[in-house]
Amino acid sequence: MKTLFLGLLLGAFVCAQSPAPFVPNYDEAKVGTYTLPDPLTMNDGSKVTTAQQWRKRRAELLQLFAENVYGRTPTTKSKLRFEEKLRDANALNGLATRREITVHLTAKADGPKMNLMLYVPNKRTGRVPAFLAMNYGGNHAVHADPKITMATAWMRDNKDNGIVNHRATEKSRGVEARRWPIEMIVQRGYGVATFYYGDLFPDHNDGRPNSIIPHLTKDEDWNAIGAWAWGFSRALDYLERDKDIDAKRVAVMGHSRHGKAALWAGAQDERFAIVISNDSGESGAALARRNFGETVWRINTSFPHWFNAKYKTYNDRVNELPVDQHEILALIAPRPLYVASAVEDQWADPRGEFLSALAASPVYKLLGKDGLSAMQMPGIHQPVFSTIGYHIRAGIHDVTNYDWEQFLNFADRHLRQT
Ligand code: GTR
Repeated sequence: MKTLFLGLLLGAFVCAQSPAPFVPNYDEAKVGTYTLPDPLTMNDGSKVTTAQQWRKRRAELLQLFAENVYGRTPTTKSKLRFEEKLRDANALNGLATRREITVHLTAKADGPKMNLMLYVPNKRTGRVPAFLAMNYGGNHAVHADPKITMATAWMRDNKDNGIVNHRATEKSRGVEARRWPIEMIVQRGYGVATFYYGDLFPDHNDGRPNSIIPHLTKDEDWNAIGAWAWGFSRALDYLERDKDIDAKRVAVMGHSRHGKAALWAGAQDERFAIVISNDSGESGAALARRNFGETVWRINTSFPHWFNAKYKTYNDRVNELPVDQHEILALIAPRPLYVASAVEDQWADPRGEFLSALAASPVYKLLGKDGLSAMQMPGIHQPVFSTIGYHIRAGIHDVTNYDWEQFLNFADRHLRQT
């Protein structure tokens, strides 16, 4: 009895010192029961049955996501200024012209800026469609080309990848190239635009003062995912001005945390022609109400700077969220949307991503599109190319050539010039 008492006492002490480690659920039988909110029911309970009514519901959903998950995007229209810094007409052994453009994000000369890198295929007859994606390690990380200007912004230390004292060194050139088959994309006739996400918000808990946020709003509610999503739209502002790019055919693509930002960007900004989520998982494409892999509690605890304060109040009552992630997918409708999962990326809940895409379909159907045509989760490497596309591939949390091939096939099908 005494030992039991002592044991309990010790247990309580240990608990008070360090919270119990998070044990993710990977058992389909323990996912729990849930009822998804209906994207086609207005806040007042009335049903959405026409495309006109959907416009109103769309506005409601955007507001619900802003208030409960991602934070409110400032409405201040900042005056952007674009400055072409570098042009290499012979990039990729002559396949492409590579340019570097400084995007000044406010009117101030010494204000915040993002560095956009753009590849345009040299073999082209007119304006080209393009993929827009953020990078994790600076523009110089996506290709080993020594002419690419090295990023100078804060980065998470990583000796193996050449990041020392939070700055990139020469060793970091091309470290991300594996995830960026730029030659293949260019050869398929697409441009590629990219920027370092840390230009908008350095990805750490105390990143806010050095982010773009204080330059745009005093609202405490806006956070990193929102800032990254905003960056996507500013890059598109530039692409709209570029004579080589057809800005009406730009696909925004994001992997993992960037996938969450790409979805929020695509939901808000209807200029994006296609939205692609790669392994975006929790608070991205995956349903929040499914207890599988990462949870709302876990993401808010590990990354308190990603979402807004209200989202944290749902940590332990996820069923009370007024939205779920199928509704962020529905906000892309009727535009083509692609959701990609990887079978070993159980943390991101591939089934939850598939079910979410399926649950967005009724909105696509209301708007005269087919939504996701597969009713059952397809097998590995069996991509589905309906207006909502989906695949699950073998392997881990990553972006592979297989993923890009499907994105290109999907874009070919949905962006083909008429
Ligand atoms: C993980 C996080 C995921 C995903 C991932 C990434 O640590 O739990 O939600 O965003 O990082 O961005 O690579």
